[in-house]
Amino acid sequence: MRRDWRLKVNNKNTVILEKTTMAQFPIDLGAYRRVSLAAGNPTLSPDQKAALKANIQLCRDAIVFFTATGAARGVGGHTGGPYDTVPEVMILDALFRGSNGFVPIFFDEAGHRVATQYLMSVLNGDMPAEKLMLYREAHSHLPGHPELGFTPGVKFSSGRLGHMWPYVNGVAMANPGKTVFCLGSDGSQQEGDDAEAARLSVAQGLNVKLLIDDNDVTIAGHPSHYLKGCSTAQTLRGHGVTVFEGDGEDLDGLYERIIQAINTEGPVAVINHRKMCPGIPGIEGSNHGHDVISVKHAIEYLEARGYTDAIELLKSASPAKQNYTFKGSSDKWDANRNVFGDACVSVLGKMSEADRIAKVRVIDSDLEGSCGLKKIHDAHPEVFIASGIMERGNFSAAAGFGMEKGKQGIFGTFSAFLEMNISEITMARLNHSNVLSHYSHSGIDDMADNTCHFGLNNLFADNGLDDAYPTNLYFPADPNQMRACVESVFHDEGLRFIFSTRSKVPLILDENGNERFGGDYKFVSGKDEVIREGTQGYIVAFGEALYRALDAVERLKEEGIDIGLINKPTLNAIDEDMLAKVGKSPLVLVVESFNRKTGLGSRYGTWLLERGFTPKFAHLGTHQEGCGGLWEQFPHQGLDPVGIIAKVKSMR
Ligand SMILES: Cc1ncc(C[n+]2csc(CCOP(=O)(O)OP(=O)(O)O)c2C)c(N)n1
Repeated sequence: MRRDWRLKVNNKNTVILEKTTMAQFPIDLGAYRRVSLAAGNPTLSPDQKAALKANIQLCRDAIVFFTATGAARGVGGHTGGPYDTVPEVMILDALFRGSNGFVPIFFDEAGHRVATQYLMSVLNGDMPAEKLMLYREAHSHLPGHPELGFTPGVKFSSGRLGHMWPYVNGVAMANPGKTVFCLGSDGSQQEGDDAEAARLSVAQGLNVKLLIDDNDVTIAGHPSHYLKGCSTAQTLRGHGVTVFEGDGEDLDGLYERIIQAINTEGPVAVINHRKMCPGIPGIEGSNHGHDVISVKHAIEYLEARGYTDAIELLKSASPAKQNYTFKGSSDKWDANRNVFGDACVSVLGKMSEADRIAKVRVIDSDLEGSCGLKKIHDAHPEVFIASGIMERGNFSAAAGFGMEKGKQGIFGTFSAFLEMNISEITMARLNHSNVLSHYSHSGIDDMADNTCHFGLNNLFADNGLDDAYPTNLYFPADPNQMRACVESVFHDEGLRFIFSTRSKVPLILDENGNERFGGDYKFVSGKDEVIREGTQGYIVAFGEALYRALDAVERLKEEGIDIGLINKPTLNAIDEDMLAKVGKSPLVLVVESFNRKTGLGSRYGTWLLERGFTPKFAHLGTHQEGCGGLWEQFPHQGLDPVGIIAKVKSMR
């Protein structure tokens, strides 16, 4: 047993410090063998090979176990990627020990393989092994992607695919005479940035060695199915990169190729073919191996390996639950990211098949299951294109399809990656394109993936001039409003961006307990909506901040503080009547989970002042790095009802 302190959120949604006793890590990482290898020798001795094999097995067992605790605790995670690349990491660790001719960092393009970084941090003595059992938990400092300066022993930040190789090129320039490794994947290699990085590394003869796990698996399926004709090896050869291909599970061959790469001048890609999750029954070769392993599969695996204590720990773990009742909304919750897909299916169902084929194209970037596009894929495969992890090119393709009047391109991905699309959005606007975009995973809610996956800068999508072709940004507050919004704007012209969260949201209720956006509610683009009247001021909110603000408003009213609530589902349109109503009240507080620097609050104050309104004004938004975990992100940023109530009181 080990005594420790940890931060927890109690049922009043307040962060508290709690003393805990943690079970011992049930796999003996003390058995890890400190192997040292020299690049001068292309073959492994029998001893070296046996030690590496033992390390590979030990580390794969540990990864299966501690990532599965994420499944058991309901915070998700990724098992297959880090499990796959263990042989490469073991060889690198031994090479780093054997010479100082390397930059000794396991740079990884696929940040979801963060389990590798946490495990190596423990093996290097930077963290106790027990910490691994808090993988992705709120306040544990073990978020879903590596964050420099946040977790002991973690030496870089990663998480957006295709962003690391270009960066590592610069690391190589800054470290002349050293070899820099970058772990890659067939998924991250689909990003356009990697093509640019390849050209630069070849032109400059950079000493970058890529170790690419080519397991033919990404989230939505198999690249060999959805990107027919694409070969990672051929692509890199085309750029002039030296390529050594082989079986990633053949240890001698893998070692030989890595040594060959070190001893070859300039950029080299060592491409390692293997099935996803080799040796894990039930998920080997499947794209389900990309996500966190299920507790059931982990137990089967650990049983075969004789780890009874680990199994007991997995069985005793349970998901943390949010025990807070939000006033003013119903106990029915749904995921708006899926409702978007259902709502599109309903609109498409009213068109003839010939019309759909002529007028609509939906382009996915490997996230169809996460951002609701799969609903359209299943119902109308005739208009669906399953594409690769290529958000920039895919957005532009959707925009090109929607260039002609009457045609619509539909695009979807996470809001974090909207930051990658800004330039393409500008060109789509200048080409008068019609694109309906769904950026899910907005804000911070339920984001164990943490800061690199926060969708904070969504208002960047409205980056045109005042007289530009129409651009509208929508963030429906609940499933009823999402359906009504899609129904209303689907056939509109211009660029339309609809946002939703990873988390579910409850149905918003009116004062009488009826569904506020149910019945014959019609969504009107550009119109703000009164959710509660108030005589002492207003909170302005939208999306998943609305039900939290509603709870705060209800509780403030109970205390005799009569604050009203306005929903602003069209984020970038000024509703003059509502602005005047709000502006004439004594107090205005904008509450949102977008970036405090770039969100609605950063514009709303200007709009008020320009019209001569001077209420007391404040603005709550995301302002600091995340804390991992799920709903805990809200109290962490002071955006939960407790934070909102305190802010209103401080303004009076
Ligand atoms: C820029 C960007 N787009 C999309 C994602 C979401 N995403 C995370 S992992 C992944 C698939 C990755 O496939 P691969 O890198 O081959 O990893 P493996 O399935 O082998 O674990 C996707 C699409 C992301 N993290 N970054």
